[in-house]
Amino acid sequence: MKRVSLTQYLVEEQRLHNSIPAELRLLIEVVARACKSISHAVGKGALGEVLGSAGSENVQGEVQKKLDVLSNEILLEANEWGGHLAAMASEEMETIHPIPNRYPKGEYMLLFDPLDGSSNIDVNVSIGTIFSVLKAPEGMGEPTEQAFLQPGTRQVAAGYAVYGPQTVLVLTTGDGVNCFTLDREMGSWVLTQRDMKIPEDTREFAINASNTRHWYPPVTRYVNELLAGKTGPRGKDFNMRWIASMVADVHRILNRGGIFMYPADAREPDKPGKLRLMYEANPMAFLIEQAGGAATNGTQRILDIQPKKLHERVAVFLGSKNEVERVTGYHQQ
Ligand code: P6P
Repeated sequence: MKRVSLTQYLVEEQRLHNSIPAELRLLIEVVARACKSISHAVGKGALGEVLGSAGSENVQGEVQKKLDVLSNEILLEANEWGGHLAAMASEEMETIHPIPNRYPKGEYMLLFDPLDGSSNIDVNVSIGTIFSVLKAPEGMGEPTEQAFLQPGTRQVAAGYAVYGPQTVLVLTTGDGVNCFTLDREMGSWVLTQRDMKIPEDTREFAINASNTRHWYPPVTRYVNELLAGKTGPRGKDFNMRWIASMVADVHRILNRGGIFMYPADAREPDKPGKLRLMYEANPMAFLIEQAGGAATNGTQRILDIQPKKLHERVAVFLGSKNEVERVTGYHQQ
């Protein structure tokens, strides 16, 4: 297959669909270059003296790994000077990050989880970067947290990188989902999967089953039916996977179907779940829907949720359309 680079893909998308203005193309290419740098740092492992904890906590109250902090810095520094952004927001930072006054400002706002799946870093299991792009409100002036609180339907682009056996970048700008693989010798992103589509049915589910005793009834009922396999109402056996790295679980689901679940549970009744809406659930929901899947919080389409806080959490059920609709149905009974 003729090799198509990320740049060529973006230029051709702009020429064919007028869907990727030059500033957005620049933003995507800058983020992709930052992901290359993160991949390089992650790949060094113990040889790069980047493993282990940074001795600090993030806004989520989670211990920050050195690579969490490094990945966040790589994304901030890569995106500050280009003139395409008004502000950034990160899982690793409590407040939004305005563009320094010494640089020009642009019309986009970038949100990211710089290194998702941190608990896997030190044991060499796939981790990744998740990002979401919004437009700054017209006439915004100084950027505020409020300006970021837009529903996921307003995203103009979203994507993730997986730092695994291969380094891949999966991207949507609202016209389907495409996957690029990093050619490490050339340092370029090469289009390797065009217009990814999720199978509407599946035999594979992803949930952290150690939380079984904490689940609410709709999830318990749904998972028990999966576990009953061909002896139960589903009439077929199911398999389970849980990598504890959302990017890796979602990438598997995009490729071969499945349903990913991180429900609210009784451990923290006041919290709707563990995952964050703005820079985990929303970008993944955009990608999943663009690939023909579905993504809800159990009762509402994730992309329709009106955010109230930058770091708010949300329950997540996403993947093969028919499975997501089934488990959503149990929540509505
Ligand atoms: P648990 C990683 O910390 C993360 O945010 C997601 O990438 C992942 O799906 C989930 O949390 C894992 O959570 O409770 O199974 O460790």
